[in-house]
Amino acid sequence: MNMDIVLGLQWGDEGKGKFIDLISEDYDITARFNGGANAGHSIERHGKRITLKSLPSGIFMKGVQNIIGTGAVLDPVSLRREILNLKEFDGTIEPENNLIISKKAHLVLPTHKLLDIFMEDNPDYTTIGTTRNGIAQAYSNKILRQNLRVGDIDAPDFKSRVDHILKRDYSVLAGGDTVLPPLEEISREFFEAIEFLKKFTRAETELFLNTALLRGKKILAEGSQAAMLDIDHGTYPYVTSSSTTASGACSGLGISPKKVGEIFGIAKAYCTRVGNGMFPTEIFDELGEEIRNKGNEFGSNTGRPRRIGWLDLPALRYAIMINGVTQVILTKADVLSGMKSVAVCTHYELEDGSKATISGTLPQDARPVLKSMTGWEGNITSVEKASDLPSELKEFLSFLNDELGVPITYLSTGPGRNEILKIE
Ligand code: 2SA
Ligand code: MG
Repeated sequence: MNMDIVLGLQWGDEGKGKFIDLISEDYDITARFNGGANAGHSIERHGKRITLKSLPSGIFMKGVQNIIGTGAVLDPVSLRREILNLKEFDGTIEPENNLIISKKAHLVLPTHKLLDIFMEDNPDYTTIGTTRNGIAQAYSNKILRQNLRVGDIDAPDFKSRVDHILKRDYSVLAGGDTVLPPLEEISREFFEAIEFLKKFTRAETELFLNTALLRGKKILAEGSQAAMLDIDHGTYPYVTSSSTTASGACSGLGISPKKVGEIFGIAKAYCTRVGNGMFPTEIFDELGEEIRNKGNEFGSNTGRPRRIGWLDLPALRYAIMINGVTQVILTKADVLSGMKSVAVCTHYELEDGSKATISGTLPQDARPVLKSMTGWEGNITSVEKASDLPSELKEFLSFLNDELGVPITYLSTGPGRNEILKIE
């Protein structure tokens, strides 16, 4: 059996959670392979939207095993809060029975979050516009080989190692302007969360996952953030610190690329971005404001307003290429409903007169060339069959199919759980 992968193709918030929720009942296992509490995967349960941060989306499903894999980073304080909130929301969830956390996943320590805030607010560093969850600090300490992992929490010297790191980091932070909570307070909160974490299964998830594949189980790898935020292939330095792409799913879970089946790439019918960084198709006028409000484009965890832009085909072609996407899922076309015309960036013109139809760097001098298309009217959310979609939207989809060379197989037509159409 294969592992299928779901990934964002833009800058996050493409609607991965909703698609994963739709297909996850076909899988035995859902697995997170990158990122941590910086993610916000919104899914609908009991008529309400709920946002998952570190937990895989299969957590609500009986019989689905959920994995937080080695390539992810785990903030015990945030995970504890997330699980307690979820239990309050839905008393039937049982992460004690259907969650396995990789012993090799790295821990986010309380000072990682404080250092993230310190660096973001300090003019001596590049401001990235992070989610302030200590993601870069945990990953950089991993690369420096100075960090602690989930498997370390049972070691007799765990407490003293953490205390040492917290003290050391506090002495660095003391020189800055960041408001520091008392060290004893963050330490107590952290160790309480560690005790909580001990209720959950911790294992070498590589063995679990590969054995499951051999036994014919189906795995869904659930990407956080998105291709253009990948540490290697994204718009560096305005990226996250993990591998967000299909190859990141393999390395983050310890699964061979030979075992990968479908690679579902999720893209919005327009673009959004939070945080700083290049965004050639950004819309600065009231139209951007209108799309932001209509599409409810605010960070699902941080509430930050998202920047809005037209669909960027050079960037999307690049994301499809590096991920080997086999199916594209287009979301939020309903947000553009009722506009007289919509635009798509087909290529960039560069200062030297050259033309770029595919690009992962989005150079500063890139002038987006927009193709304007007739918009579609009406409430597509109530459409039940793809054949009943407005003809202008069908044209938009067929234009994208031709331009991307990969089929669009689903179209999300509204925020609701069932508001998604299979495109034959
Ligand atoms: P970080 O915190 O170090 O990973 O930030 C680095 C960059 O990555 C971006 N980033 C995101 N962009 C969109 N959505 C994200 N997740 C949450 C969501 C964010 C939220 O789904 O809504 O609640 O605001 C996410 N996580 C990281 C970030 O904006 C920086 O550009
Ligand atoms: Mg999100």
